[in-house]
Amino acid sequence: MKYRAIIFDLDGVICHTDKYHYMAWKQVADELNIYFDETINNRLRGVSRMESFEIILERYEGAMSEEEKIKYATQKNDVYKELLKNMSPADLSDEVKETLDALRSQGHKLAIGSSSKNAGFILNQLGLGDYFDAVSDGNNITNSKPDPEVFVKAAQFVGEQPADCLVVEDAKAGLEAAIAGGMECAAIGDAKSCGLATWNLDTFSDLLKVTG
Ligand code: B16
Ligand code: MG
Repeated sequence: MKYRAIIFDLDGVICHTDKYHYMAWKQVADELNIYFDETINNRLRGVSRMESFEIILERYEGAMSEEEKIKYATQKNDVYKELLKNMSPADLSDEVKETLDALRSQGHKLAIGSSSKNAGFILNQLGLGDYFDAVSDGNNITNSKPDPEVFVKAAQFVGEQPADCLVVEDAKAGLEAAIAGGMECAAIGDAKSCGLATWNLDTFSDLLKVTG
């Protein structure tokens, strides 16, 4: 078995929360009169909450104190968490669930490596609260992607060496994090175009062709 553990990014790989992030940040941007669209929203993938707000603030004319930044980021998160309540096990595609089950029955350990502080809540909404062997997320890291910390911790949590892990990512920052952590990586979605991944996947189930 080439990879003893597979570490999955959450948003954009296991599920799709971009629209909720967008709706919640859009409310903050509108309140502050900042231009914000879905192209800018794409730059927030895999990036932490506060770093996401800094990207949005690139188009803000005035100055903002750290306290105000935290206030607006908290406001965004409150709206986002309300929207996440709309998620249910129906948001987990059959393809993703069947592929995860197949990987598990092949003997791979399965872990989450997500920048999100809401990862546990999202996994519960999807009915995957107890599914993974380990969850490394925004609550157990100091530095977010492209720093490798979240994936290095995930490997530690499942007791495997980085060289024995495969990371699955939808964001360039996530692929950079995997590589910096000494792990091979598979890209899905937009991340394929940056050419950094060991494998480019057309569909989630293509993982079964590369995991060996
Ligand atoms: P939160 P991932 C990331 O999750 C999202 O892609 C990114 O857009 C978000 O800003 C980040 O989580 C932090 O999320 O505000 O919920 O802590 O792709 O690393 O699973
Ligand atoms: Mg992602």
